[in-house]
Amino acid sequence: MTTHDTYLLLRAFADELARCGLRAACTSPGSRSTPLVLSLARERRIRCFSHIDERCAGFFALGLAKASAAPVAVACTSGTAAAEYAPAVIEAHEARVPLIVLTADRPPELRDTGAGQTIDQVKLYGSAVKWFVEVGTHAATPERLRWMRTLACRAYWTALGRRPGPVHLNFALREPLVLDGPLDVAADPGGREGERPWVTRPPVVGHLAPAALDGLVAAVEAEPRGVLVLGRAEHDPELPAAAQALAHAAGYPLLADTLSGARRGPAAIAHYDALLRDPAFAAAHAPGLVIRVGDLPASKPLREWLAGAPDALHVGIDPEDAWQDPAGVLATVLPADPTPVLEQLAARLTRSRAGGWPASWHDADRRAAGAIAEALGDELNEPRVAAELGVRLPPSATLFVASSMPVRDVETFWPVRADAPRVLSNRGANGIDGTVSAAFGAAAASAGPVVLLIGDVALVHDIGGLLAGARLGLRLAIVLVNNDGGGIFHFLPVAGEPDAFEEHVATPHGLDAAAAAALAGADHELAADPAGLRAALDRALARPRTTIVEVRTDRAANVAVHRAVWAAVARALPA
Ligand SMILES: Cc1ncc(C[n+]2csc(CCOP(=O)(O)OP(=O)(O)O)c2C)c(N)n1
Ligand SMILES: [Mg+2]
Repeated sequence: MTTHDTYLLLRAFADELARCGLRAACTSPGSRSTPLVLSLARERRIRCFSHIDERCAGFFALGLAKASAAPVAVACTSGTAAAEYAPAVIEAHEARVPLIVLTADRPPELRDTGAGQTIDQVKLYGSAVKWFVEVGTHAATPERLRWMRTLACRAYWTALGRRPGPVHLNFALREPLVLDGPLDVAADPGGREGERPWVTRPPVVGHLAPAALDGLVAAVEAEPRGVLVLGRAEHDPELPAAAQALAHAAGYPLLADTLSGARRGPAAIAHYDALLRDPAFAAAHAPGLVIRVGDLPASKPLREWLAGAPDALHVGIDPEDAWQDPAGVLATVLPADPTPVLEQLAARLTRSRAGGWPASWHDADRRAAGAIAEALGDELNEPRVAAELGVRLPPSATLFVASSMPVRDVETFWPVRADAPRVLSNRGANGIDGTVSAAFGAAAASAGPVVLLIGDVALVHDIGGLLAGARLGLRLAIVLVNNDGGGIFHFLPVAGEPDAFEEHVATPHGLDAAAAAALAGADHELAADPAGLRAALDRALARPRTTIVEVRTDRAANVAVHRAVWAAVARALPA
């Protein structure tokens, strides 16, 4: 096995990834990874994004894969470089995002011998990857080239398969790591005719067995008190219309998390989070049938309300085999594509059912919207920031929303909107890490502008992501809610532990956001009121470079605002 063999095999590997459809990869610098990185960079169909920090690279790839709904490869050198991918790999596993992780390693004779930059990389990510392969070292015989092509296809299709997620291939690479002459490409018989991948694999279309559909139709016809709950699901532009059609035909309110893209149309209830906080409303609206699509929404009141109705019939439509059911209430899990199931179900319901049940939800939602607007007043508080984005963002925009209060405020305060922009978030493991990098990854794959709504601690956590995005010439409009610490913790009992709360839980840091922006060549603006935020956002969207629009808020006041909103909503509901 020579360096020439290595390059020939890796060229075939990259060729097959491209034939399968791979269009993006992230590379990071190193010596051991040279053959791997050069082979990807020389494959013209794959756009390579160069990253210094592998942790940023992993999250960038994650955001790119989410926004493009396609696998993305990441390639790095040996040692802790590979370990830096771990958080993104874990998030990709939990959120079911296809990543192809390619790590360079020493050959077997240099492992566990004190050779430099060598750690045990075998199964480094444990159960967070769907498939691990120790690729080994090989001569570029026709058999091995064929195997390499199959390996690339299998990596790609496995990452994308039914429950998408990351795969890890560990490449033993022996010195010398660069060629001493031109690559004899004629030594490779090449791939299949017509740019076809060596192995093709059409997507599995999960149709529902007729008996299961009959059962569902009967259940819906028998139960007027049903709800349709949508969380983030596999990207499908037809899903919102299908959800709307079913909700309308069944007379069921549509409780759609903004991440589902389905909070639109007359059946959608925007403020279910605030409504279900009211015990009287939640009890009076206990469901008899719950049809759930995709992930569970973040809303805690919604989750508790569902968990509190174990005697209702809960049916999950779960195309990715995620089994999201912490309360153990699901009675049926349908491993089918949701859109055709909802469409067929809607078509089978003979008469449209209106009446008291949906009317009472819609009346409550209207009352909640009025009460929220009144309680928020004209101040630029945290809920108002989320609400403004919900109204103001152009339909072509993508909102990447950080964990902690931003994702919750978007869920609680976004209106129903026919042309709702796309919303993405790292909700697999709910981490605050890697958010800036992931948003830049989404920007690399988006035709429209990408807006990042993020808290200060999350920004500090991935401050390097600002530099990574700038280095790639990408731009974001960042709306930074700066309450100098973790505002979310003020809602928890730990806020009552004064000896350690500020320093060890809230963790104020005094970040100078203008200086952080300057470090990354970005612009900075302060917004002090709703009009100021709208104007700053418009300017940020029009600029060719990243802008941080900073909104300064107070953590304690934020709790009071949220409680005032919830109380106002409760008061506005009929007794
Ligand atoms: C990687 C990681 N570390 C720690 C946490 C726990 N955590 C959840 S929210 C939060 C604070 C976030 O603060 P900030 O981004 O400022 O948002 P805010 O709570 O102020 O809205 C922390 C540390 C986490 N989710 N992920
Ligand atoms: Mg904060």
